[in-house]
Amino acid sequence: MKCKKCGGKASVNMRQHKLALCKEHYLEWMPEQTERFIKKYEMFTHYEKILVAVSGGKDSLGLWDILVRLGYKADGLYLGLGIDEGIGYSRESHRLAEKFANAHGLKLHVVDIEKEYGQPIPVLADKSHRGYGKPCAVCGLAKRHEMNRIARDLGYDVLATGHNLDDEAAVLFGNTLSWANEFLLRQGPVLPATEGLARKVKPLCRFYEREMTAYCLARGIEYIYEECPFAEGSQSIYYKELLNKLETDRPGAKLTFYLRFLEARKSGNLFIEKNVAQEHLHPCPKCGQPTSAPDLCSFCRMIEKVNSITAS
Ligand code: Q46
Ligand code: ZN
Ligand code: ZN
Repeated sequence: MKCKKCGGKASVNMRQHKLALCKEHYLEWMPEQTERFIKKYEMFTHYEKILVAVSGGKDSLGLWDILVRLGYKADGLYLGLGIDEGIGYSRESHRLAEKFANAHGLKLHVVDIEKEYGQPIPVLADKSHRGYGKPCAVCGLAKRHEMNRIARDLGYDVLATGHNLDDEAAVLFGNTLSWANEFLLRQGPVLPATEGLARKVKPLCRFYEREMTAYCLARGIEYIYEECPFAEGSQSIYYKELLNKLETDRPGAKLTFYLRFLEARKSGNLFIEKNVAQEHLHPCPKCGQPTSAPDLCSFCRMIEKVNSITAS
């Protein structure tokens, strides 16, 4: 496989884009694409202050790295959730977030949930009896609350998260299965600011998870490989597996699923019943069925064509 730009040996092959690139050109391509999406979806400008939610994983660190390389004013926010589960998950992810920030001379705000609210996430979840034995509901709630609080208190214009295409397609899939229209109407690369809440953006929403992995490896970014131990067996992981099976047979299916959704949502017609342009229909002169074709309907035209060929 050869790099499409220089003809050298390709190190990343993206079947979904029919594009293979060498390491050097891949490292140019990622920020270029990100910049294109930032502009296309009007996420933010170079004059705005960005707060990146950093978890120590490949997506958020990769995002921070890309934004800084593009010259954006982006600080990080790490939330200490107090999750240990025998692998010191929070401690290790915090270490890697700090390491990245120090190596690049970047500002990282750290909020420790236990210091701030008296208990780590698993205990808060236990004591509040929310979320059926899993801390994720409380964790999600706390993360949203704290990200919004820090963004507002410290005067950031935008909050950027590292959600990638796999994340977004899985959420979309889940919301579609249950036709959660309220959620569907809000899902997208940008959630505009509302009273007291900063704008939220997802600059990586069109990148596959494996593209982010490849980026971090190529950039030498050290990130936490382990998922949060509580993620195991979650619905979103199950949906990701299903979508990956689909993607294996039909490269690009995930991206198409997400992009077509964005188009439908943007057109404003996602949940509006449309009268399929009734006014343009007239009965076919031959069979009488309604058609929008100027003369015969498509079926009668097809039969006529076949007949004329067979007759000649
Ligand atoms: S919600 Fe649940 Fe995540 Fe919080 S407890 Fe871990 S898995 S980190 S995205
Ligand atoms: Zn190349
Ligand atoms: Zn409140």
